[in-house]
Amino acid sequence: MKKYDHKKIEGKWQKEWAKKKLYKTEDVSKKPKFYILDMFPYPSGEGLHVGHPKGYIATDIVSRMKRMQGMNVLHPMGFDAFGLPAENYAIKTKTNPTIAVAKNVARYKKQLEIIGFDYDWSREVNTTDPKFYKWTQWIFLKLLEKGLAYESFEPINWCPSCKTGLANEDVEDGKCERCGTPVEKKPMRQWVIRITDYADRLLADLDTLDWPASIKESQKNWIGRSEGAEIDFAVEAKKVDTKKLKVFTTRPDTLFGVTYIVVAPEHAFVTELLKHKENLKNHGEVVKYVAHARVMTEIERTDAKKDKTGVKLDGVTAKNPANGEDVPVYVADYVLADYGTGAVMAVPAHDERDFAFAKKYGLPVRHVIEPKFMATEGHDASLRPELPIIRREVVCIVVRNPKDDTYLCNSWKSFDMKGLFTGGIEEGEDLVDTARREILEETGYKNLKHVRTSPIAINVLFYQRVKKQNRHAHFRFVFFDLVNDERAPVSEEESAIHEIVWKKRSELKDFFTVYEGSFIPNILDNDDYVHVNDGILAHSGHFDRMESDKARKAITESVGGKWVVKYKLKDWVFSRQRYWGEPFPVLHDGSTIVPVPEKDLPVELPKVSSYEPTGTGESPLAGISKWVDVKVGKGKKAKILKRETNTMPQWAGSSWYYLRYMDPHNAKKLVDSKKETYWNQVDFYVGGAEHATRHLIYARFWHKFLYDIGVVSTLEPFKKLQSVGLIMGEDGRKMSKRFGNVVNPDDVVSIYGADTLRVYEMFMGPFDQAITWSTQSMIGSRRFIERVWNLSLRVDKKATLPKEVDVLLNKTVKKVTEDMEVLHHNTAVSSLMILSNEFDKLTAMPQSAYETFLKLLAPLAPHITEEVWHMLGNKKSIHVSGWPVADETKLESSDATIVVQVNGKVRATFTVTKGLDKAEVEKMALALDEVKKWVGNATPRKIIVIPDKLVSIVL
Ligand code: ANZ
Repeated sequence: MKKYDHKKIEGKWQKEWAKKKLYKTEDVSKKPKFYILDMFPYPSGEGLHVGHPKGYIATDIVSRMKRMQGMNVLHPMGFDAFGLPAENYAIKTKTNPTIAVAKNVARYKKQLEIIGFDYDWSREVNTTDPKFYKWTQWIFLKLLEKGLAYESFEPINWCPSCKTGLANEDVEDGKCERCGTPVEKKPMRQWVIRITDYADRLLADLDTLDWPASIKESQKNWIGRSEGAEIDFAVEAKKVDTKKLKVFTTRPDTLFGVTYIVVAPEHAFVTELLKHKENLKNHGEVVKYVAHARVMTEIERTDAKKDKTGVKLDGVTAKNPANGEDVPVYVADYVLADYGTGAVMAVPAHDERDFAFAKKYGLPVRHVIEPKFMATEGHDASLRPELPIIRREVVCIVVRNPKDDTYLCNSWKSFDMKGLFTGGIEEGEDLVDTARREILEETGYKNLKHVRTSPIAINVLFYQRVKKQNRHAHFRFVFFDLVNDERAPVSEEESAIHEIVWKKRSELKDFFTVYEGSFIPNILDNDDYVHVNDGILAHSGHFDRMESDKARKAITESVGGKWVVKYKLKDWVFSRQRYWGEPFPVLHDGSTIVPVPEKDLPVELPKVSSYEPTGTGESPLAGISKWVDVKVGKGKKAKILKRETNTMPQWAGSSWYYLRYMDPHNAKKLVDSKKETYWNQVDFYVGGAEHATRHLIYARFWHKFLYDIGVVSTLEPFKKLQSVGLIMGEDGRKMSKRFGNVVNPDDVVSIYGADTLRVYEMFMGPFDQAITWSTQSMIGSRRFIERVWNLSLRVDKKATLPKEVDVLLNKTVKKVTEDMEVLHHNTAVSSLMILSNEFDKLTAMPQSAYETFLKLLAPLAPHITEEVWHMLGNKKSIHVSGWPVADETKLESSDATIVVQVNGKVRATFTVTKGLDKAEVEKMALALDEVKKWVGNATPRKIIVIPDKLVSIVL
């Protein structure tokens, strides 16, 4: 028999498959369809390393299995070749990007081809191909037509190193995602796409997707939906036109607790104030602060742990529309200019950031939302719905013994209830006097020093079992220090109810069984407690006693505010001041935008000799007047219009490329509707998790837009998504040229073969986890492949498969089918390894069993399986043969292996039919020669039989 030589096999079959067009995808077919897709790569100059194909191998396996299962599979590949990486490479190597990209694409394709993927290359797309980007431009025209693309002059993110404007999605921790340079804000003309119009749908439809929860969560946070109110505060300052400041708040129920207003340093009001020195007593200080804030990144500014800074706008006051009170106005960098309205009403009692700021600048804190607790168990049982709720004012009394820092607590004698001493307050009664009286009556302690009365109150709702009443206790807290131990006698009646216990500070938390007690540790030393949750209103005029959720709308309405929805998501900054991108299909006629007619698409990117970014905010295209100037009209009416010279971002082509694979050569339409209807959504999409809030949001948005204009029939592009975990270098670091730890797949394929590479990459570990490359472990996969090859020697037409192995074979069919479906390729490989070990133990096996095994392995190792399949006499390709189906009746063995122990030592095993009765099993065990040898003539003292498992003989 021939020796396994991957070099002879792999190239041969790759050519044969291509010649036969084995993987050609039919346009429309009666077969059920399956569309499986990888995020297409941008062809960098460095070529692929072994990490790149990990995802491609995984989808190739599913694609091959589905084809064998009789489906029409679309598993295409293409190139995302516009954009910064390609352009930067071109600049570095001084090659025109057109040439550099063509070269890199050719290199990538070669590298992919030798791994043996089942791509139908006739469907390849390349975003830089004018035939492709004609449709990218067409989509832009449609967006423009629908009012979803607009020009803006707002400051945007600018990367001084890449010399281009960036979208928010391109900025990570305040740095350019591509090069790591801190991003600046720069006002410039740009094209923006109104993705925010789709924010609600992008959020809601996440529920329909079979995507990893973490990716859905990051999209949710990125979209960042908040409902709240916009409320106007009238402002007064000397020389300004601005008469009011609009704030955005999610908590209008706290309006009466506002003690100051904060505006972002970039707020237009600040700019206006600074125009005239006399507006502000501290003009210079404000100018300095604003300049400082501008250079800080958003992350630095919103870091919750960062010390809050700000400056009072000295000379400005704002009027609270709820109570007419004048409050000071501050400028502080913890308020962001581009969220909400860029102005905040500060409520230090109920917002942590405002509290920190108020503490630092000595601003008042006003509590207007009281916590509310509903009893659900214990003595404080749930409210009885049939009874009215009776409200009582109650004082909760905290007495500390300063000598040993212990606290006076109350343990009720007849119930399991532990708390503090409390007392009801009647109308007109003084809180502190009542508290003293209660302590005297219930405990006898006479000498108390009043320390403070907390401004914080809470509400506890419970069912009072003794009085059979629903209670709403409104607790206020009074703090005393014990002066001395002197006590008056306590009435018998009181002593019968209460037991006095002194508890250490550290014991309090676990001691109390009542809400007012559990609350105490929050305010034991001071009143710096910020209640951020909902509750019951207080100190809020006629809204007192209303619940937060009701009060939000009621207060908003009462001050003429507006209920609004805000998103963190910003409109998509869509223009780049770079050469290597799709030209915008628009002309400028002065300030009028003239769309290029559809029939003139594509607007081709001109060939240029200088494509380096200018850094001026203009794209290199602006210098090519031959291209920029476009003559329209004839004769006297003729005039020169100017082309838009910005280009589109790299995200443009990737936002819709998956549709073009369905119909890649259509010159008339982006995609034929029949084909689109047939292929429907991408069934399974695989790629990097880093695209969670970029490509995956943009593509969903464009897809929804294309749905709205009738181009596609589905609401979402990617039904199921799976993220691929990185392959790390052997040194545990990210594979990169920089670290010198890159493994080139070409070398691996040449030395070990593509099949070994494929099996190894899948066997390394769970697909979505990052795993370190190890050439040593890869050799194990190579051995497995060799074993598979050698197994073919055991095929014998006359052989039958032992029952046990037949069961294992069927189990493996089931397991591999299920595993491959969900990319658990690592466990699929290990089941196949186990099965191959069992085959290896046989001296002969039937061809059919071996063929079933080969079919299961074919998606993982397509070359060797095809070779052996043909060696066995098959004429057609294994990859279009039928996928095995497990015989359900054979999934369980009917045999059981019984272990025989003599005096605790295993001496023999034998096989029985499952369920054989105990006496029969015992008889069989004693009849075995190996057992007789140990038992001899002795009569066993005891024989234990565990059915289907064990016979234990004790002599
Ligand atoms: C008053 C208030 C009282 C607030 C309270 C919260 C709690 P989300 O949920 O993230 O949307 N805010 C509004 N605009 C802001 C800006 N440009 N920069 C920084 N903070 C801003 O947050 C909305 C809340 O964040 C708003 O509600 C506002 O503070 C603050 F007890 O208003 B709130």
